[in-house]
Amino acid sequence: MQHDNVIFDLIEKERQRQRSGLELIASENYTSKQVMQAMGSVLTNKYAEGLPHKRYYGGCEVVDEIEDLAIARAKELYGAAWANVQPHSGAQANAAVMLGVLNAGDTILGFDLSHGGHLTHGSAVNFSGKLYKPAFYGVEEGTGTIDWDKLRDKAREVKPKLIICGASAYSRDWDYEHLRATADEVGALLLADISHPSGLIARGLLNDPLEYCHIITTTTHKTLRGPRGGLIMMGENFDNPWGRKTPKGIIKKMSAILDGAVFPGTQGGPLEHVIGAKAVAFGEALSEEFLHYVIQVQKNARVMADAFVHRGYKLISGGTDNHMMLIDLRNKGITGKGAEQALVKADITTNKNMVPFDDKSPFVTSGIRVGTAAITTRGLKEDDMEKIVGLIDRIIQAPEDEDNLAAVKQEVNAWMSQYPLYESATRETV
Ligand code: DSN
Repeated sequence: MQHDNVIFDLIEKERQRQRSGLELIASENYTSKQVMQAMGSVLTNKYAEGLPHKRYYGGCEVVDEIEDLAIARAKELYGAAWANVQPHSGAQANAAVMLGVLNAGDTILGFDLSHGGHLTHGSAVNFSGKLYKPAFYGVEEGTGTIDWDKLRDKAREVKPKLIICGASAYSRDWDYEHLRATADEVGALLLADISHPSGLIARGLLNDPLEYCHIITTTTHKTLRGPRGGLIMMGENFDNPWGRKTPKGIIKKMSAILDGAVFPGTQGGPLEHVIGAKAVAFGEALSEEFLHYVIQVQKNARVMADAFVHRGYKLISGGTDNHMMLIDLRNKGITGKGAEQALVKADITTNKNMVPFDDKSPFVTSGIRVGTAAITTRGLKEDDMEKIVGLIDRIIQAPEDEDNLAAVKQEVNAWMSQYPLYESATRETV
């Protein structure tokens, strides 16, 4: 078969883009080579509908071993009682949970998308807002943080069957204990979608949702630094939300419901090549090296947040506990879209983002979201954060000055060439 140089030349172009720029998108990271090797392996050829040792296809002995290992490592990493590693993404994981525990038309209470929530937490344009009846909590205008008592009042008012905590753009930690008390009071299940801070939670740097939440979903490719994919877990403490008494075997019963909601409920064949890569990533995340990595991610974010504040930028909530920050650019006379576009010309990648109480549309926005997961993998440390903020500030001050954009780009490219990444070319010689 002829080698597809059209596609491989484009992959090579993307490799060069990733190597030469400053990657600040809070949901992105650089996986290890072995994670990518597992994804690009013969495992992609195998159909394995069902669960390990209970498949609908023959020849699954090897993928059973791989999926067993992925599950065991996920459980060890998070201290979970049960895990399903098959969701293709975080959105799929959330869809499966909702299918498993809700009926169409049930009320769900999630974090408002325009305040930092996620599409799958009840947005009107998503299945979660179409199939279920969404209600939302948000942040306070003054503090930029969630008021847990107000959230409880909202739950008392709307009586949800499911409360969803977790966000795409919230830089503070979550009070899972308070949320669980609220869920218990109103008879709701509590789902934590920890996709963003997943790696920091895994290594104990933030509050542990498994202690209090009934169900946990996460992606595996953000701070966890694995392949693109999803994961569902339950902790040891799952009890019956519809009554205080914990019936025997509830984990088993709920896990059967959730397993069935993934397959055949919402998915067909699992992606065993991605599950293999998840197993590799979970193994990496259990290492001492990963612990140092996530500690550095958090340190870098704090230093970066301080540097932005020092230069007069308005951070929602004033700072960060995790790996990201949301910046309101309205006092800088530039929109989120304008900033994203100008920064990318200098090979600094961020994403425009709505800020709470935004007066602009999601296509324009008043803010940008910035995260430290990828640049920390690259090897950057606290001292480098001030330099990054300085470069961003130079662009925000003069976003249309082409000479300035070119000068910053040159500086970024020269700087990043000192931090090796994916050294070998992807194009096969023909
Ligand atoms: N798109 C992801 C993010 O950037 O946060 C969430 O799904």
